[in-house]
Amino acid sequence: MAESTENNNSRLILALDVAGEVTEKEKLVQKCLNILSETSDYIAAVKIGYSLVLNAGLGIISKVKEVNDIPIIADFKIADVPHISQQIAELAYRAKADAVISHGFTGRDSLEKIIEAAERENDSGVFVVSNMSHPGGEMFIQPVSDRILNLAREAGATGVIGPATRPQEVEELRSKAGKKMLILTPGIGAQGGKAGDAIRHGADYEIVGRAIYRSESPGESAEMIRNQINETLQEADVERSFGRRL
Ligand code: 3DU
Repeated sequence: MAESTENNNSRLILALDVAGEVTEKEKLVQKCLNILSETSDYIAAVKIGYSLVLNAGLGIISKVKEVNDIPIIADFKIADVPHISQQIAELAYRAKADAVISHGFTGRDSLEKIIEAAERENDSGVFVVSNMSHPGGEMFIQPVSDRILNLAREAGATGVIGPATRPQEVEELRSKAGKKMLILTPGIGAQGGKAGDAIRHGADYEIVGRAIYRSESPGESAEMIRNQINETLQEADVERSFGRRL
């Protein structure tokens, strides 16, 4: 991700959640590839989640990699007992994902098994959901966000997921996470967050889905959002190290 961040001058991660847009598998795969060919110059990575994989199959990850060598984050929000969590991570890495997203509330043993798999599979990435951007995120996960962050740090995760919809909480996350961990923040656009706000408050990357793939021109939207994030970085004169550990 450090390389794509630098090459594309981008702190934007595209959430390719297009499974709800097209149901027929072949058309869906084609739609993904079209969106990627329009946006790939403006993004640092692409995030592929459950809905796409459940429709297009796990092979969509390797397909995307084959067509466009962009970093891929498999957002499976892994939340199971240790050996199953590990299997899910292994399957994602072997399909050519560069990183996975896991929940942290399942505890140390589950997370450690995922990190063990990541180290074995080319020292891949592990991001831990330490908070969630939707209003319901305040109900259960937000009150234990600090504890999940501590677990992620102690276990050696690459970074955490924070809420772009609540920039103040991103700032708190950064102050507790230190400089080494990456913070990725979804919640921009359709969920109400403004491009650049989370970065200003300490995030490293902003994750955007609908505001790009549902727009008339995904390429133009991605370029615009990337530029907005970069303007914020310049205005705020904040320094973000490139990619840190991925
Ligand atoms: O709201 P958008 O369409 O920009 O998509 C946001 C993406 O980020 C989507 O893939 C969702 O699964 C993911 N995400 C959150 O929205 C909120 C979280 O707390 C964690 C992940």
